[in-house]
Amino acid sequence: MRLFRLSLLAPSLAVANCYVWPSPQLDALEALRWDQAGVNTSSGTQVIAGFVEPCGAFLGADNTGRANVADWIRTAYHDMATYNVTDGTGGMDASIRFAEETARPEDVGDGFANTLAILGDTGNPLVSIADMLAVGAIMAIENCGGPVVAFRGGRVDAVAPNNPGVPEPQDPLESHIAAFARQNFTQTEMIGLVACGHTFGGVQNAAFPQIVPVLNDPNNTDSVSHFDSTFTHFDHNIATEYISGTTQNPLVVGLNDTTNSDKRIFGSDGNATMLSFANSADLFASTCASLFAKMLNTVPAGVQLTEVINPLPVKPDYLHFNLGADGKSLQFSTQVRLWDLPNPNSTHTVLMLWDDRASNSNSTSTPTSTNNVTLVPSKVVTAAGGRFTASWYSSPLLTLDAFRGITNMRFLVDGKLEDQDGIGFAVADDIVWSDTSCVTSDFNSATYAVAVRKSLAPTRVYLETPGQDNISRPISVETDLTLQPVVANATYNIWSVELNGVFDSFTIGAEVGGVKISRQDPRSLSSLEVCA
Ligand code: HEM
Ligand SMILES: *[C@@H]1O[C@H](CO)[C@@H](O)[C@H](O)[C@H]1NC(C)=O
Ligand SMILES: *[C@@H]1O[C@H](CO)[C@@H](O)[C@H](O)[C@H]1NC(C)=O
Ligand SMILES: *[C@@H]1O[C@H](CO)[C@@H](O)[C@H](O)[C@H]1NC(C)=O
Ligand SMILES: *[C@@H]1O[C@H](CO)[C@@H](O)[C@H](O)[C@H]1NC(C)=O
Ligand SMILES: *[C@@H]1O[C@H](CO)[C@@H](O)[C@H](O)[C@H]1NC(C)=O
Ligand SMILES: *[C@@H]1O[C@H](CO)[C@@H](O)[C@H](O)[C@H]1NC(C)=O
Ligand SMILES: *[C@@H]1O[C@H](CO)[C@@H](O)[C@H](O)[C@H]1NC(C)=O
Ligand SMILES: *[C@@H]1O[C@H](CO)[C@@H](O)[C@H](O)[C@H]1NC(C)=O
Ligand SMILES: *[C@@H]1O[C@H](CO)[C@@H](O)[C@H](O)[C@H]1NC(C)=O
Ligand SMILES: *[C@@H]1O[C@H](CO)[C@@H](O)[C@H](O)[C@H]1NC(C)=O
Ligand SMILES: CC(=O)N[C@H]1CO[C@H](CO)[C@@H](O)[C@@H]1O
Repeated sequence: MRLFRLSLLAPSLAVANCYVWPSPQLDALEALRWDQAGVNTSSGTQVIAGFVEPCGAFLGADNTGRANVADWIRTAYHDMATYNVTDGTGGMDASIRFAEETARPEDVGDGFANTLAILGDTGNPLVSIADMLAVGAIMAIENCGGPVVAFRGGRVDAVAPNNPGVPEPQDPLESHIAAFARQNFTQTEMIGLVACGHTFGGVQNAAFPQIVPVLNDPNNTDSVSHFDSTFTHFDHNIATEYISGTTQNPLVVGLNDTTNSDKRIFGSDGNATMLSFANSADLFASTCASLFAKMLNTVPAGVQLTEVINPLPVKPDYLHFNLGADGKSLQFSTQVRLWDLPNPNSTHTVLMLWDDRASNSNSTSTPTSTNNVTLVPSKVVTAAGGRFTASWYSSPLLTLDAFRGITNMRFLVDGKLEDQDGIGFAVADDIVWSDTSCVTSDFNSATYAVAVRKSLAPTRVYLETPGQDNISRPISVETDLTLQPVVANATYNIWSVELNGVFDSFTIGAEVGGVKISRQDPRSLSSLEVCA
C-alpha cells in the first residue's frame, strides 16, 4: 500500500497542469512547443527549430549582420502591437501576414515576409499561424540564451488586417507611452519589453537609411547596426552597455536625436529600470520571461487561450496501423517520448502493456498483462536550449488480432507505472490504413484504402492533406473515399480511392454523426507497396 501511494505521488507532481493524452489540438500544440531540435526538423511544424538554431544563422547566408532569431521576435511584437485594450481589437492574430499591414511605414523591412515564408505551408489546421509565430519567438528566446517562456495555445488568425499601431523611432516619448498603454503595457513594462526585444538584432540600412548608413563591412553585408554587442543572443548586455555609456545602440546614440527612441524610453524613469537590469542578469531574464509571455498572450477579445502547455512526461506519438489484406490481422507500432529521464543517455527499461477488446484493464500499481512488449531506445534529443531531454523509444511492429485490436496502453518505465493516473493512454484503432493500399509499378497511380470498424458507422471517410484557405490559414483538403462491398462478418469495412499523379502525404479523416475525426498516421505514394 505504501509503495502504491508513493508511485502515485511522484507522477502526479510531475504532471501538474498537464492534460490527458490523446487530445488532438493539445497534442499538436505540445509537439510544436516541445519537440524541437533533432525531431523531424525537416517536416511539419517542427521546421521552426531549424530556423532558430544556430542562433546566428540568417536564411542560410553568412556575414549579413542579421539573424533569423531577431526576426521571429520582431514579427511577434509587430503582430501584437496593433492591440487596443479599450475595444479588444488587434493583438497576436497573425494579421501581420496581410500585405496591407506590411506595406505600412510602421512595418518596414523584409523580416516579416521572411519569417512567414519559413512557416510556409507546414501548417496543421489545429494550430494557427499566430500560435506558430508565438512558438517561433519563444524558441528564439529560449534556445539562444534566454529564459523559458510559458506558452499557451489557441490563438485565432485574423481574417483581415488590424488598425495601425506599431510605435516608430521618430515618435515622441508621450506617444510611445500612449501606444504601450493602448497595448496594455505600463511605462515600466514598456522599458522592459523594448530592452528584452532589443537584446536581439539591430537596425538595417535598407529599412532605415536615415538611421544607419551603409557600413561597407564584409562581416555585415546588410549594414545592420546592432542594439548590443551580442545580437544573436539573449543577455543583459543591452542594459550593461547602455548604463556604462559604451552602447552602440543606433536608437540611443544615433546622430539624429529625433530617432533615438530607445534613449528616450530607457531614460524615461531616470534609468531606474535599466539600472536594475544592468545590475542583475537574473532579474532581466525573469522580467523578460513575464513580459514576453504577456506580449504573446495579448490576443483579440473573445479568444480563449489554453492553459500553459507543459511537456507531457510520457507521450505516445507516431502511432501506425495497417489492417492486413485478409482483414484479420492488424499491424501496430508506436513510439513514446519520455521527458527528462534521469541519465537520458543510458538505456532504460520501457515495457508497454496494452488492453484489447478481450482483456480488462488492470489497475494495480504493478500491472501485468500478456499483452506486453519491450520498447527500444531510438534517440535522445533536447529542447529549450539543452535544458530538457526527450528520450524516444519505439515498439516493434506488432501483429494483433483485428477483432480484439488495441484499446489502451500503459507503460512501465524502469518498473514505474505510467498510466496517466489510472486512465491509461486510449488508442483508437477504428480508422486505420488497409494493406490493400498500393501503388502501380510506374508510381503514377495509387489506391488509398482505409479500414473502418463497422461499429463506427461514419457518413464519410476521406484523405486529408495540408492546404491553405484564401487568406493563408492552414486547412485540411479532403478527398472522399468510396465504401467498398461490405464483407459479412468482417471487423472492418474498406473505403478507397484511386489517385493519379498525386504525390501528397495524407492522413485519414472520417465524419461520424456530423463530427470530424482525424488520425495522424500519414501515408504517401512512396510509402506504399507496389500493387500485385
Ligand atoms: C517604441 C518601441 C519600439 C521602436 C520604436 C522600435 C524600433 C525598432 C527599429 C527601428 C528596428 C529596426 C528594424 C529593421 O531595421 O529591420 C527594430 C528592430 C527590432 N525590434 Fe524594435 N522597436 C520597438 C519596440 C520593440 C519591442 C517591444 C520588441 C520586442 C519585444 C522589439 C523587437 C525588435 C527586434 C528583435 C528587432 C531586430 C530585428 C532584426 O534585427 O531583424 N522592438 N526596432
Ligand atoms: C481604441 O479603441 C477605442 C474604442 O473603440 C477608440 O476610441 C480608440 O480610438 C482606439 N485607439 C486607437 C489608437 O485606435
Ligand atoms: C492587461 O494587463 C494586465 C496586467 O498584466 C492583465 O492582468 C490583463 O489581463 C490585461 N488585460 C487585457 C484585456 O489584455
Ligand atoms: C570579420 O570576422 C572575422 C572573424 O571573426 C575577423 O577575423 C575579421 O577581422 C572581420 N573582418 C572585419 C573587416 O571586421
Ligand atoms: C531627423 O529625423 C527626423 C525624423 O526622421 C527628420 O524629420 C529630420 O529631418 C532629421 N533631421 C536631420 C538633421 O536629418
Ligand atoms: C541614463 O544613463 C545614461 C548612460 O549612463 C546617461 O547617458 C543618461 O544621461 C542617463 N539618463 C537619465 C535620464 O538619467
Ligand atoms: C548524451 O549524449 C549526447 C551525444 O552523445 C551528449 O551531447 C550529451 O551531453 C549527453 N547527455 C548527457 C546528459 O549525458
Ligand atoms: C490484475 O493483476 C493481478 C496481479 O497480477 C491479478 O491477480 C488480477 O487477476 C488481474 N486482474 C485482471 C482483471 O486482469
Ligand atoms: C509479459 O508477457 C509475458 C507473456 O508473453 C508474461 O509472462 C509476463 O509476465 C508479462 N509481463 C508483465 C510485466 O506483464
Ligand atoms: C474567401 O473565401 C470565402 C469563402 O470561403 C469567401 O466568402 C471570400 O469572399 C473569399 N475571399 C477572397 C478574398 O477571395
Ligand atoms: C466471425 O468472426 C469472428 C471474429 O473474428 C469469428 O470468431 C467467427 O468464427 C466468425 N464467424 C464466421 C461464421 O466466420
Ligand atoms: C522521433 C521521430 O523521428 N519520429 C518520426 C519522424 O517522422 C518520421 C516520418 O514521419 C517517422 O517515421 C519518425 O518515426
